Amino acid sequence: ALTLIPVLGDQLSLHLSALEGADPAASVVLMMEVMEETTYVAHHKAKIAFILSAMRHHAQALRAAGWTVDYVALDDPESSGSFTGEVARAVERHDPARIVVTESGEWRVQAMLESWAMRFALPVDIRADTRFIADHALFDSWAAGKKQLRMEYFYRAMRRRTGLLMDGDQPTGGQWNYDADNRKPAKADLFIPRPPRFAPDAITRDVLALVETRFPDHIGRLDRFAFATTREDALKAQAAFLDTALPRFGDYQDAMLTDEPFLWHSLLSPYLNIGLLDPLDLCREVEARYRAGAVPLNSAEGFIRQIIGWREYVRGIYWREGPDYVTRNHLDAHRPLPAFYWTGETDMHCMAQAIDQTIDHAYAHHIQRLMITGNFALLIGADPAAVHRWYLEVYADAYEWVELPNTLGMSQFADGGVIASKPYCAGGAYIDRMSDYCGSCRYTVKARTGPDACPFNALYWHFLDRNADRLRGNPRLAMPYRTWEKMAEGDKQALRDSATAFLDSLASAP
Ligand code: FAD
Ligand code: DLZ
Ligand code: SF4
Repeated sequence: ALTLIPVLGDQLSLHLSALEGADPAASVVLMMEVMEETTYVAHHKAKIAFILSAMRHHAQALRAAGWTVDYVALDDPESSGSFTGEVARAVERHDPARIVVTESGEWRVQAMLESWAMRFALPVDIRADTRFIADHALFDSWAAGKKQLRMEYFYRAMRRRTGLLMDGDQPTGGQWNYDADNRKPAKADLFIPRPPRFAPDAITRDVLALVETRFPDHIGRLDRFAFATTREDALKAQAAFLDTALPRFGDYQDAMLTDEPFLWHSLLSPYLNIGLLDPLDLCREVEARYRAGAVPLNSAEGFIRQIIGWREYVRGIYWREGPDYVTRNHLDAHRPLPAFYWTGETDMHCMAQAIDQTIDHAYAHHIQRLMITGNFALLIGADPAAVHRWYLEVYADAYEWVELPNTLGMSQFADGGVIASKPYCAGGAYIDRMSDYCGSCRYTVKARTGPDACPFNALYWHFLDRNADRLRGNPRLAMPYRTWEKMAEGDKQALRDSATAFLDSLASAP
């Protein structure tokens, strides 16, 4: 009896749980390029091209490993355009006795998987996604009974579970977290490593042409496309990161420099998230570099924390909070995102830098996402659902399980503090400290009010002022609120007026 094994576009690993124990001679792997997935948000062109090309390459890898792959291309005239429609057609073609599939990364798609057993009157085995370190039961048992789900404590549990950077039951070096050594601003004259670029092969070139004709209105450009689209090349990207950028990853994790979109970041999230790279293998390599003396502890620990800490933690939160997490709006924010989020056309140099590189590369590093575009959206009171859709659209690594908690929770505080203990709000001084953006901005970062003042400054106080009912009691915001309350009424009003004038100018954007 035949087994049908649908493999989704972010499940491109030969060790996928759905393939485990299956007999290649009695199985058909089904891969589907479908319009519903390419358009549930208007994904960046490079994101679509990356996924479709990686899918086509993965189909080859599966076949080379002995699997039979039934591959439905995007322009197949018979295509129904959806996962469920394509599984229905495959059930007709192959008459399987059962379906085996790995759980999806999104509530929307998980509901489809769960509908298949009834719809097709077949047994459907939905398996846990073993590419993650913590399964749902583990996360839930960690979370059970806790008043606050802080990443740091979850991370320590993951260190113990994996044994990464552990000496016996103690953290290597005596501390769990070396962030105090990180967060240094960078200078433009430092040697900055260049991430490898992968020239498009024939498969990728076909996909690039397809995407350009099918999705001309989506954000982004394709002429800079340089992603790895095979596991082999993704491993090369991983090795290049370990050799060149990892040693200073920790130091400059939060730094930002003009026209340096990548700095010491790994650019590995797209590969981790679709299965071309394995997170635990990567962390073991990082630890090995530290043990070999090639990488300082603050970098190795900081990097491993992002993967086994943050990445696993936000996934746990996503599934634990449920499908209505996306509707949360703790700060009751409703402003549409300004049009320049899609064009980069703004005089705010920091925003233009973050958005332009997003258009060019479908990439911005963490501190740009959190403290530039995210912070700005938070301060202007943008609708968190709209902010969420933007991040899901524009980044090559964006899947709802990881994007939503980061955006709606961490960045917009729309979950009221499930993830973050305070909103990540900041004025221009923070951006000036961590970047060289302000020097070439038409606004004056040190000015607080008036048409030439950095908009982040007045917006920051306006944000605190208008959310005082909800945020005044937060101990981590006690200092800024005291500063605000001590300000002369005239100064407060000038800040309010400046912010309002700026917000009104946004409303009139096309
Ligand atoms: P590096 O700086 O090299 O970090 C190493 C790895 O750690 C990343 O590849 C990633 O796998 C992991 N990581 C780091 N921070 C986080 C985090 N906060 N949550 C989960 N994993 C993390 N990451 C995504 O993978 N997809 C998203 O859609 C996404 N959306 C985000 C939205 C917002 C508003 C914010 C603030 C962050 C978001 N992140 C997202 C987290 C982080 O910004 C990216 O993982 C990171 O920028 C990817 O670039 P990199 O591979 O060069 O990361
Ligand atoms: C994001 C995406 C896109 C753009 N296209 C496809 C596709 O054509 N076929 C496919 O199998 N998967 C695609 N994906 C990834 C899915 O949307 C992803 O599996 C779900 O978001 C669940 O995480
Ligand atoms: Fe951004 Fe303000 Fe600095 Fe300009 S002055 S780059 S708007 S923080």
